[in-house]
Amino acid sequence: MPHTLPTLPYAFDALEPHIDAKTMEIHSQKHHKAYVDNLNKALESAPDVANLDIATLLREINKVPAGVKQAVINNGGGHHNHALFWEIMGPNGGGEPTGAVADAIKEAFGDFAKFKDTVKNNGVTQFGSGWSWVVYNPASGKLEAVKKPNQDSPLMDGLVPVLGVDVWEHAYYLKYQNLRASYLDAWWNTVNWKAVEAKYAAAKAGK
Ligand code: MN3
Repeated sequence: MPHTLPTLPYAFDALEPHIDAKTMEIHSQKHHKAYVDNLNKALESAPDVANLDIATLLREINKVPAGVKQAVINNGGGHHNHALFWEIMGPNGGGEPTGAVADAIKEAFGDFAKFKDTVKNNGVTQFGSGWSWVVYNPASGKLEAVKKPNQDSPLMDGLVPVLGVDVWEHAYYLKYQNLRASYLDAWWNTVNWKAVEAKYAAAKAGK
């Protein structure tokens, strides 16, 4: 059961002007596809874990044989991270969350402005490639903001990602060049808060 590239749930230009169509096309059809293809290639040498779904594979990364573990971290993480990224963005995005996730943000960060500052700062200060994440911590029952290098999935730390923003240069360089902070400011306008709320509800329910 090989892993497959998900279909982007909107057109390449749906996130304009915040994320340009060319970036969306290359990012989803070339970068994400390469992670999926390289994950499947790596798993040819790991038949015992080849049938695990992607989230289970990352949560149970220590079951992956040493010879292919780093390839699974890189490419399995890349696959899961990007699948989430496409889901939690969408046309007519932005604004502020409502409901349970809004309450959880207020509890963990004080208010929405402080929350956004924290996520942006984590993205700006991630040296080199990586992601700024908002995760549900099952141990505390609270949301947390973390930054991670490369494609390292928060699932490997027992944390459940509910929102993440890709700060690899391939995510923004065509439109924003070196201005990562400008990309992060604009990125909030793409967030599909209904999708984030669904991720939060599922994480809290242990799914
Ligand atoms: Mn990327």
